[in-house]
Amino acid sequence: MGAKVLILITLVVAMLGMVLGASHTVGASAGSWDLQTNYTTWASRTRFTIGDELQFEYSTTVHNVVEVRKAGYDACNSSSPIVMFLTGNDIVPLAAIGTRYFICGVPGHCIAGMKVQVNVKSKAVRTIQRCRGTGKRFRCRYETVLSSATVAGIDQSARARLGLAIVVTSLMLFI
Ligand SMILES: *[C@@H]1O[C@H](CO)[C@@H](O)[C@H](O)[C@H]1NC(C)=O
Ligand SMILES: *[C@@H]1O[C@H](CO)[C@@H](O)[C@H](O)[C@H]1NC(C)=O
Ligand SMILES: [Cu+2]
Repeated sequence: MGAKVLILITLVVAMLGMVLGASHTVGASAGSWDLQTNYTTWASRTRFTIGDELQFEYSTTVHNVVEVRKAGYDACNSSSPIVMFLTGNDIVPLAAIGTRYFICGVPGHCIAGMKVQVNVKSKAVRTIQRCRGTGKRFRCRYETVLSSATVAGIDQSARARLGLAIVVTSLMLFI
């Protein structure tokens, strides 16, 4: 009984983590949004998935954040921004699959390396456990969600299944 409850609690926590998403402080842990950090290296060490968010932390007297398109990113040209962030503690939700481009709009900073591109992926390659039955007689089934998903619709269906799995697991905890 104890082991079963423990397994279920672990599952619920894992599933909640998948649904809620992660927050990534840009440049952390060694740096932040500054002129020293190598953001190519930083981004390559992080996996960005739908539902995550970026957090830009910096001094507003020195920097800002401009979201641009690829051309603006490549040329370090912020004259056609998608969005400008200026608070020094900017939260940017990553709500869709695709590549997002951010540069510092202060002259010279992007050229000096203050630019980051983030490739947002689907949650994918996860195994979901679904159980049926009551008490000691219940059966569990494992379901693996597609990995090479490039369509937002797949993530939606994965979420729907997750929601169902959470409901089932919660019910079992109360039995
Ligand atoms: C930046 O891009 C705009 C078009 O979006 C262009 O008119 C301008 O000349 C560019 N600036 C530089 C310095 O290349
Ligand atoms: C970041 O690091 C990579 C690999 O270490 C290197 O190839 C790249 O030139 C660096 N980028 C900058 C802007 O220094
Ligand atoms: Cu800057």
